[in-house]
This record gives sequence, structure tokens and C-alpha cells, in this order.
Amino acid sequence: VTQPEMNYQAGGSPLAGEPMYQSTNPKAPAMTQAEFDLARKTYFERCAGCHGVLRKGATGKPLTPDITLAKGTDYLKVFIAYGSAAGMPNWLTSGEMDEKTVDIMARYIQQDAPTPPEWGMAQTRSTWKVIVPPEQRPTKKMNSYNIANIFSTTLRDTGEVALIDGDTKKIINIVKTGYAVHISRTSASGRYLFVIGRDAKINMIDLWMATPDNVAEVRVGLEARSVDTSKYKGYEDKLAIAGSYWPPQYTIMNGDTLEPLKIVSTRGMVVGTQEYHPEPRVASIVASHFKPEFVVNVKETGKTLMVDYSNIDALKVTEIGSAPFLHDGGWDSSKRYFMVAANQSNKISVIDAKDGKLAALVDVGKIPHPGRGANFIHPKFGPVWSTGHLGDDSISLIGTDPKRHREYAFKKVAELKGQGGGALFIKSHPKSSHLYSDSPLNPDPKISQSVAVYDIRNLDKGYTVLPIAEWADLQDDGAKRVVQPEFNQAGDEVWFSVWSAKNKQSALVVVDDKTLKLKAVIKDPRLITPTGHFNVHNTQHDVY
Ligand code: DHE
Repeated sequence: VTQPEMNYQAGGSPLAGEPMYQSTNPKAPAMTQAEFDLARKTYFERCAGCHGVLRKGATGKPLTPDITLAKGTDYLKVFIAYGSAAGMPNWLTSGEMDEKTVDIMARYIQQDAPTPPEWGMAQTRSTWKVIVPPEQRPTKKMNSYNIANIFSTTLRDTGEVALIDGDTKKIINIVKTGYAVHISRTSASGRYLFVIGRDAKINMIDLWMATPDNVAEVRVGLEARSVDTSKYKGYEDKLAIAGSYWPPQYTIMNGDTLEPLKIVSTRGMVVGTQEYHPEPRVASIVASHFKPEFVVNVKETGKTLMVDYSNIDALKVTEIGSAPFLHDGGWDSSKRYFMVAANQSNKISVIDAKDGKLAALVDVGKIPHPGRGANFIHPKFGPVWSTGHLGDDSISLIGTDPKRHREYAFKKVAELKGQGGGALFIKSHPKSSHLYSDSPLNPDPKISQSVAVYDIRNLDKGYTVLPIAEWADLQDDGAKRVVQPEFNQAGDEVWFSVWSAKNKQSALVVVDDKTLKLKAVIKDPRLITPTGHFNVHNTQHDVY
């Protein structure tokens, strides 16, 4: 096929001579192959997380051509450029896309979504690297850090984590990880840190090294968000697991080398309607303390899989149906019940990890987003677990003690009023009498740049606002979104990220939990786009 023929088949070329993308949909606007390739990459990096690789929608709206073609290029451009109150980012005005890219993206999403390639054992193994084999690793801790109080801070847009000494607040090392790195989790012993990027790359960091650094890596697909390790007695540090968004599957690996051992697809039927879904993405994963099981939450089909890892050659999976769009969640304080947000269903699903069943489905506010949630003892309702919401200003408290507070167990027992919607993370600590709730995605900068704190003993009093971004005292006009409260090991300090764009200054702010006063600001030119941070001790023992 000659160039003019190609141009003709693609419906005429706006840029004569450039190869055109061969659209499968005759109604879709023309694009050059170069534009299509750029858009495909940009879509994967910026849009797929919310709208899905196949654009079937989840946190974001579906963007299939039956919908987008009816809207047309001009309408779509405005949406992409300026965003929406419902959570769509303003890609043009935030400086992250230029006019040309906005135009290309508007045309791209009117094309049929290209199906990305599969990723099986051969591809996974080809990316697997043991940088320092177990026998060459230290046999004891070779540094003087109190590693239980190290924080692993996500540097989102540089594809790195900053390991920070929680005692001295000094950066220990900046470690290269996957693209748009997402979360860190620790091994059961607390020695190893596992970091996963959106590009599905897992890095394993050994905290015993003189300077903690990568010892192994592997890619488990093209897109992923979750990683964890086996924590049941006898299986400590033995296995790791990662969940992928694309392909929709999870991978079980060796816990000290990341050697891939088993890949399991999650494609299948949606709970309730029992219709087939081609892209049921794996969201949060935790390790059970009651059985040798991973708790794997599948978003679109609304299923929690209890994956028994005691014999992975004869894998036993208990499938618990709850509600579609399972996303993030955490244990209750007894670590028996996993509380997971079915976010677009406005529900919290309570999974009983001991009996392997759904304990309850609790109606909460609009689009719950707990992170791992926050546990505390309520003066009246006893132990409760709590979540904030993306879609409204409420904080829902759910009773979690079926033994001594039976009438409140797995019911929404109270609702606190927060600063506003756009809340992502909430946190407390067994030693604290405070509950912290951020709201980084609220459109009002006053709200997105501060945090609400409640006195647990006097919740009726409402909240106090801590102006975290102001305390960071940054020199430029970045977005300064305050995100993810995280306690130190002792439970007497709370850390926050002040998250600005890549070309603006960011910082970490540390608050004294007793006095609610500023304790420290950590600034460093290497702290670019800090978001989540994970204290080794609290992550290791699921303290939140
Ligand atoms: Fe996250 C947890 C998915 C956007 C920061 N995020 C999770 C988990 C999932 C997820 C499935 C639970 C992992 C687990 O526990 O095993 N996140 C997604 C998305 O699909 C989404 C909406 C869009 C995307 O493109 O990825 C998304 N997340 C974000 C952000 O924009 C945040 C605020 C900043 C960033 O770093 O990208 C962000 N997500 C986090 C953090 C956690 C997280 C800090 C862990 C919270 C915790 O306390 O454990």
C-alpha cells in the first residue's frame, strides 16, 4: 500500500504525506499515525486509570465511541481542557497538556479503543531481574536506621520513592521504581519494601542494606495498582502478589526474588447481573492474618477472591460476591474484617476473613474513598472504622465489634460533617485521640490545601482546620494539595504531603499529634510530586 493510498483509506490527510491511522470506525475523525501513537501513550498514562484501558468507565465515565462520537470533538476538547466538578482534571489549564494534545485526545477517544496486548508468563519472566540474589544480601541489618520508622514516600511523576528516616527526617535514598509509582507495602518481617508503579513494575527494596536499594524487579502487566506479601504464620516473607488493571489478572511471586510463579485471570461475570466483563481490574489486595490467603478485590465484577496460597499448584479460590466497583479498603482493628469501598455503588463491603464470607454491605455516602480507612474507639459505639467520600462532605462511621457492640456491628452508626467532597484518605492511630481527614480533590484551594481534625472523645464539637500547605511555606503558586495523613511508628506524629505539579515546589509537613502544632517541614529539590507515604511499622502491622 502506497502512502497516498493509505491517506485515502484513512479518509484524507490534514497533513499531506504523513501516514494516517487506519481507523476501524468510518465516522471517527481523522488522525495521523503519529497523533494516534502519542494519544495512545497519553491515554494510558493519564486517562486509563479512571476510564479503563478499554474505556468502559469506572471512577471516570465510559468513553466508548457510541458516546464520544455523539458529543463531538469541540465538546470533548472543552471537557479535557477545563475538567469538571465531578473530578475530571483540567488538563490544559493545569499545564499538563497543551492545546494540540487536547485536540489530539478529543479525536482519539472517538476511535475504537485499541485492545492492548496480553501479558503472560513469557513476558513476565522476560522482565524479571534479580539485582542482588538472596545469598549475596546482608545476613543482618547493615545500617543504623530504625527501619521500623522509615517512610517510603511516593514521588509520583518521577517514578521514584524517597526513603525517609522518620527519626531524623533526613532522606536516606531516592530509589528508582516504576512509572507513576502508586503504593508501597512491606513484607511480614518489615525487612523488604515492595513498590508498584502504574506501569505494573514492582521493585523490591532491602532495608537491611547499608543504603537500602532495589534487590529485584519484575513487570506483571501493562498497568497495575496493588501489591502485598504473605503474612500468615509460617508464610512470612515467602510470597508476594500483585494485581493488574491490564491485563485483568493477578500474579503470585516468590517473596524474596519476585520470581513469577502463577498468573490468574479475573475476566468473568459481574455480580448480580451475571453478564460477562472483559476487563475486571484488580484493585486492593491485602494478606489475611487468619489463613494463608490473599484477599483480592476485583473492581468491575464486584467480587472479593480469597486466594489460598498454601498450594499454588492446586489453587483454591473462594469467590465472595458483593457489589461492583470495589476499590480501596483496610482491616478493622481486630484484622478479621476487611472493609472495602464499592465506590460507584456507594457501599462498604465487609468481608469476614475468618469465615470467608460477606458479613455485610453497608450504605454510606457518595463515592466512599477510605484509603485503608481509620479505626478508633467511639465513646458510644465502641470500635468503629471510618471512611470519607469523594462525592460529598460526609465521613461515615461503621461499627466493627459484633461481640460486645452487636447492635452497632456493620451498620453506619454515625456521620460526621467534613470540610467538603474530594476526600481521599482518613487516618487515626491506637495511641491517638484524633481523626484526620484530607480533601485534596476539592475544587476550593482553601479546602484542598488543609486538613480537618476531629477529637475522637468529643466528635460533636466538629473539626479543627490545620492549614498544612500554608505551614509548608512554599515559594511558588503550585496546587499544594494536601494528601494522605500517615502516623509515625510511635503514633505521636502525623505526616502529610503537600503535592504540587512536577515543575513546582512540594514538601512534607509533620504535625505533633498531641498539640496539633507544626513539628517539621521537609523540603528538598528531590521531593518532586510526593503523594502517598507508608511508615514501615504501621504498614507491616496494618496499624491505621
Ligand atoms: Fe490510588 C491506593 C487505584 C489515583 C494515591 N489506588 C490505591 C488502591 C487502588 C488505587 C486500587 C488500593 C491499593 C491496595 O491497597 O492494594 N488510584 C487508583 C486509581 O485507579 C486512580 C483512581 C486513578 C489512576 O490513574 O491511578 C488512583 N491514587 C490516585 C491518585 O491520583 C493519588 C491521590 C496520587 C498518586 O500517587 O497517584 C493516589 N492510591 C494512592 C495512595 C494509595 C492508593 C496514597 C494508598 C493508600 C493507603 O493508605 O494504603
